[in-house]
Amino acid sequence: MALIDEHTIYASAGRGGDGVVRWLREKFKPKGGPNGGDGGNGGHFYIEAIRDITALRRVIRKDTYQAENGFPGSKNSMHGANGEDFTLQLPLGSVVTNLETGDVVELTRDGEEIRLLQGGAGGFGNEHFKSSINQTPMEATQGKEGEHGKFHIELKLIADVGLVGLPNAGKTSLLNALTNSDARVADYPFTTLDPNLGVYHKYILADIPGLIEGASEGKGLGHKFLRHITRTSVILHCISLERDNPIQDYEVIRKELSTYPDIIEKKEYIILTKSDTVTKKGAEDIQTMIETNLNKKVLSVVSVLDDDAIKNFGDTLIKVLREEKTEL
Ligand SMILES: Nc1nc2c(ncn2[C@@H]2O[C@H](COP(=O)(O)OP(=O)(O)OP(=O)(O)O)[C@@H](O)[C@H]2O)c(=O)[nH]1
Ligand SMILES: [Mg+2]
Repeated sequence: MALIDEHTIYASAGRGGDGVVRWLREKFKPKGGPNGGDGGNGGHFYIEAIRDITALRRVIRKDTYQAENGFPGSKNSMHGANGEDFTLQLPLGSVVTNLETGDVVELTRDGEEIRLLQGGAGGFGNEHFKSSINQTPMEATQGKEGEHGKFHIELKLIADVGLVGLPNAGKTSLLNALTNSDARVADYPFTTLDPNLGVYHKYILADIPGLIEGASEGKGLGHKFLRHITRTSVILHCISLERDNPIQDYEVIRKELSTYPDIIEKKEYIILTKSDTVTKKGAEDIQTMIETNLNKKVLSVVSVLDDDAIKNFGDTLIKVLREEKTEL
């Protein structure tokens, strides 16, 4: 099922309950003192981060969400009840933008709760206005409107590593070999339609769909899913050793990455995949050619059919990530 990673909602906090005009009824008196109670406050509107990347699937069922209104005051100085708060659960990594003000809030920690909108205050009942010079106030005020607005919710997965490359480069196979992921792999392009996540030691790896030339203009699957690697600390650029022109493959992907904010500056490591499809000498030659032409080191040469190579790759990756974290 497709990963839902954006949605727009209209959200409102509760309106405050109205204050009321009421009078104490006493025997033999036409009108006693004022005893109209205050209204309750409107409920606040919260968002909460949960560890479920599919949570937006539930959220898109509705476009409007609101916290409960406060209840009006009543006689005998009774305060109206406060409206219930409302909490919208969103996947960890959600970025919520107020489309009217441009304000942005991000849910970056599991369980984090943020008050997005404040409920309106309850109005005052006439008892509130009683004073030495006014024993019979006729006044009560209405509850205040709750804050409200239109919000765009966008999910940006929080991962440590992003796997990028052309379709069929072996990205998902690598993710599966290294982590608990069991994502679909096949010998045709665009097998991966939505990002896959896996955990290697304590690091989260994100495998995203293949990119092709022109992806930024909508070719292939487009490039919108690149949002999911905007927060990773490193990018693993997978290039298949089966391919005729690995340098060109590299450049095509870099060009597409450069059209997405924040990604091109990330630390990138080249991984040569499918080493079993060439001779050892063949792999070394390609590695040297890439390193001289691009002036970049290849981090690993791997094949998912070679357990030792995968183990080495995993160890190297951990080393890189540890260094990366201490640099931060
Ligand atoms: N011989 C060999 N085949 C591999 C290796 N890694 C992946 N493959 C095969 O290459 C094909 C593509 O693998 P995927 O992991 O689906 O590639 P991908 O980069 O995720 O492709 P998209 O999701 O389409 O972008 C599959 O048929 C895999 O079985 C490898 O190390 N050696
Ligand atoms: Mg894939």
